Amino acid sequence: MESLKWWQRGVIYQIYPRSFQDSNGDGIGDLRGIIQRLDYFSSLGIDATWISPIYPSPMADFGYDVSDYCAIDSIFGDLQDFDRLVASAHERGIKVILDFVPNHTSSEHPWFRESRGSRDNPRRDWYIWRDGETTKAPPNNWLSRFGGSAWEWDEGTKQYYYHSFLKEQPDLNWRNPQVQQAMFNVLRFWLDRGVDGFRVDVLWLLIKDDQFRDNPVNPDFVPGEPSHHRLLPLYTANRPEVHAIVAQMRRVVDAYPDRVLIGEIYLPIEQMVAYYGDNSNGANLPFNFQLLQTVWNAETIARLIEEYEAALPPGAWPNWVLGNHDTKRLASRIGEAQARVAAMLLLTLRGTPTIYYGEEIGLRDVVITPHQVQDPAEKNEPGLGLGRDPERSPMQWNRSSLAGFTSGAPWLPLGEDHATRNVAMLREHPASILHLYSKLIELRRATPALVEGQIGRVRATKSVLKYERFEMDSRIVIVLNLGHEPTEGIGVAGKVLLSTFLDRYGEIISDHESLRANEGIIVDTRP
Ligand code: TEU
Ligand code: CA
Repeated sequence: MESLKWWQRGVIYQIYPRSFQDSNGDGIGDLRGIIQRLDYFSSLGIDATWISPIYPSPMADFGYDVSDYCAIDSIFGDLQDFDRLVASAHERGIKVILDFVPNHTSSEHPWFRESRGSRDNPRRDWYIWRDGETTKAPPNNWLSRFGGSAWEWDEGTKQYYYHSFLKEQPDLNWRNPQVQQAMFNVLRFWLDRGVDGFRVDVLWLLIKDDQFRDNPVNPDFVPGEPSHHRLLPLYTANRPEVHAIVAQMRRVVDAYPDRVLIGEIYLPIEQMVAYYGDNSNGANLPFNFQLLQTVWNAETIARLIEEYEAALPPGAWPNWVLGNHDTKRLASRIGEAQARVAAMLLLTLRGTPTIYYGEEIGLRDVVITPHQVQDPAEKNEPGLGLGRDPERSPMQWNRSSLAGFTSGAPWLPLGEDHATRNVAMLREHPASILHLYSKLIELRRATPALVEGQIGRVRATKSVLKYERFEMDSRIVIVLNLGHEPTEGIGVAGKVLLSTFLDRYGEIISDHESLRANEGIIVDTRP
């Protein structure tokens, strides 16, 4: 265990800061609120927290449109609050990972204001400006991931600029060495303040084709999908030159001791693992989103675990995640009974687990009425289910009227179940999902085979997923019933270390022991 880095041994917890804890009654979470909740992280056993963007932003995309990379937006607090957060977290042995948003700035960023000021402005080439095919037709067919063309006409300088997302999020030109240096200095600014690492937003989109070739039509497009799926992003994503950028980013981070570089990469496994590089020049952890998108059955999940493990370059460290601020909540995808089984899967697979805030209390998507919609993804393409507000609702801390999240009007509605589904109530129920997460994290921390052990074959038999984690003389078998019916004999003998039902601890089971519906168990098979 000692030979592993903290980001290999530990459990990461993602906070969406607007929704975690409000400390000043404006209905929006903030840094002082996070500081108030650090003891909660300790009680849960969290080792690191990744905080979604907290920088100055017009909030067109709720912070993923940055107007100053080296400051804190006043709704979250200020740099002094941030320094206090880092110090308080470090006192508790909790690492702080920031969200780095290098692909695009806000259109309010001074860099973009200068760039659009004139065609010969020194910062013109910090962004991607092109003449239209005609005065009224964009340069090519590239589409925004939030709907419509990815080209916005600028009347002032009579050219188009490129934006992968909103027109308020103009893409930086990462082929420009001045952009690279400016953004690497942003990393150094936060590293100098003690930040332990970064989750890099849309790492796979940083470089676009320098010939601006049209993207090919997607023959498999199905109406109802996001409109940008009409094209295959061949020339606007995963360009080969991006790996040289990642290598430079890694060099900047590696100049500081014990830091981590995590990449957001939505690509098929074999393309995503390329972002490890040769382990010295890639991201330490290219995010593995396979469990976010998969159908929830034993056979499919067994296959994707083995495919991922087989695709990892030598020495690459795996990671797994079940949810984030862009994805329907786990308990809404598969129900709470299976969400408990999923928690055992997440916390016993090989590699670093990331928990999305609220997963540990079984938070579901909240119902958002049309006039409550905030997310531009929904506003731009309404009715397709692309809105991400449902998975961004305020954390539910206690049974008070606003769940202890705020004393004001919450920026998004609380879940209808907040009077019963909250940290305080679940703490009182010994068999709650919250206690399951705590016990899983505690067991994982105490069991080297679960942290640094190898993983054996992953087998699916009907609804049952089974795999072994082993190291030295320790052999731990995990058996998960992804079905809603009891199983037959599971063929594992040994001592039960944990059941998702939080009973059975210490029970000695024989080969023909069966599992209850929606039950997972962890068994120590050492004789
Ligand atoms: O998301 C990248 C991205 O492409 C997502 O929009 C995702 O594809 C989509 O939401 C479906 O899951 C990152 C951030 O996580 C997201 O919140 C930002 O809106 C986006 O980049 C732009 O910065
Ligand atoms: Ca606040």
